[in-house]
Order: sequence, then C-alpha cells, then structure tokens
Amino acid sequence: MFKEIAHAIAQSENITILPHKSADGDCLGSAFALKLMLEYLGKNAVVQLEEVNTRICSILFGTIQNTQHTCETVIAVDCGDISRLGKRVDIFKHCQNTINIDHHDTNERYAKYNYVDVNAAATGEIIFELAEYMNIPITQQIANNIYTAISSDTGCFSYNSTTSKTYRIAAKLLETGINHAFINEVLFERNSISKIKLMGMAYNSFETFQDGKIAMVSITKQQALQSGAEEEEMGGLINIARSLDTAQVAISLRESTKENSVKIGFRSNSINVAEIAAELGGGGHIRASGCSIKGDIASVKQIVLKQVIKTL
Ligand SMILES: [Mn+2]
Repeated sequence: MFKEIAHAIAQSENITILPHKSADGDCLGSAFALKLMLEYLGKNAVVQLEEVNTRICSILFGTIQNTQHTCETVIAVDCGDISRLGKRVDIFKHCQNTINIDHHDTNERYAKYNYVDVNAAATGEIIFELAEYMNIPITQQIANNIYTAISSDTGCFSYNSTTSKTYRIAAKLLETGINHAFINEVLFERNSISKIKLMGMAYNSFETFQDGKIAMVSITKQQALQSGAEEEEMGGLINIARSLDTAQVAISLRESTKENSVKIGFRSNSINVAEIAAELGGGGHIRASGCSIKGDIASVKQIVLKQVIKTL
C-alpha cells in the first residue's frame, strides 16, 4: 500500500493532512513530520487542526494553517474512524484522493488508500517507514516530530505496544541529535495549575468496583469548569485509576462542558477494551480505547459499569 500512497502523493501538488480531533502527541507529531516530508518532495502541504494543542505544538516543527485549501490529496493520520475528523470531514469527503494512515485496531478503512498497521505502537512509526520507503532523509526536525509521536503513544516507550522495532526507530531518530529529554519532559512531566487542580479532583473521585478489579476516576462538568483546565489538559487522568495494583480495567469518565455527554476512557493490561468501547459506540486499541455517551455522569457510569462487568 505504500506504493499506491507514494504514487498518489507524487501525482499531487496540494496535500492536506488531517490529524484526529482532540489531537494528541501521536497524531500531531505524525502530521507535522509528514508535512515536512511532503515539503521536501516539493509539495504544498498543509496541516489542518480541529483545535490547537498548544503544549504539544510548542515542541513540534511546522506551522498550522487553518484556512481552507484546495487539494488533490487528503491524508488522515492516526484517525480510526471518519467521525474523528470532526468538522473537517467535508475536506476529506470532497477530495479526489483520500489516504488513511493509522494503527487503531478498530480502523474502519474509510479512505481510497488505507494503510493500517495495528502492530505499530504509534502512527509515528508508520510515518517513519513511509519516509524510508520514499527515500526522504530524516532531518532533525522530522525526527523531532516523529519522536514526539512515538514517545507520546507509548508512554515514553513503556507500554506493551512498544516493540524492538519501536526502539530501533527511536535509535535512528536520536542519531539526528534531537533533544529527546526535553520532548519527554514536556510530554510527561509538565503540568499547568489547572491540570494539577484537575488531578486532585480526579484523585478524590477515585472508586473501585468488583473487589478492586475495576478502578475509576470521574470529573463532572462543574469540576472541569472550576479547574479552568482546557480540553487538551483532560487527558492522562486515567493513569490514576490505572495505577491501582489490583485493577484489571481502568476507566475515566469526564462530563462534557459543552453538551450533555460523557467522554469515557478505558485501559487494561489483560482485557480487550477495544471491544468494550466498540460495544458502546467508540473504538481504539486492545489495551487503550474510548467512547462518548449521551447523558449525565451518573447514568453513563451505570451503562459503562454494566458493560465492563460483563467482560470480566
Ligand atoms: Mn496513535
């Protein structure tokens, strides 16, 4: 499939890159690495975002352009289903050549050309392999962006998804002289006041079910507003639940500040949480997934618990 993708790219002058909404380090790092790669090939490449994640964007090379841009090829990165393109779905649908580069188990193969490698620890790994396939030199800037993508999705190379290939790619990225310690500090060790307040609320909400097999943290709409945390700071709270020694499934619930819905995250080291999320209308990976359910936090909690208990 790299052959078809390389061909579609070669045939295009203007290319739009679309990371998924609620952009994380993997999709942003992958998108900006790809932009630099396409620019090396002489293409007019644009990254269009649903929302800007200032913390992650601060460590990436490349500019964001949010003006509508006509293109012959559009590339969705790290995006398991088309609805995760949010408001930008029309850009995708109206483009002649559509490409989907991703690693989610639940990917719906919604493009003309789909490159889905569920064994890749991050979409950044696939982007690295695409660069090698297309003979594009890995500059320090490209390496910086790909490293951000991979480190972000592997929890700094600590999750189960990390393979020997992940480390081999990381070694090649480090050889370009990137500041990996700085990238990891920004990704994993730096928090704003609002984020720390939010973490305090999450610790206070901590509860367990089924003799500690299920661990949960939850944030209400009121708490989210009170903390002052931005959408982009809401991630990672699930790690509080995940750290419980007896937990088989960790769950985070977060009430939306904008609509009557709850965003749910799942993590597990032993249970297929991609299936649980899919049952509830979401998706993701076997060990990390999520979904969104309409309703208030109390009612959604019951729906989610019922589904998880069934799979234990
Ligand atoms: Mn990813």
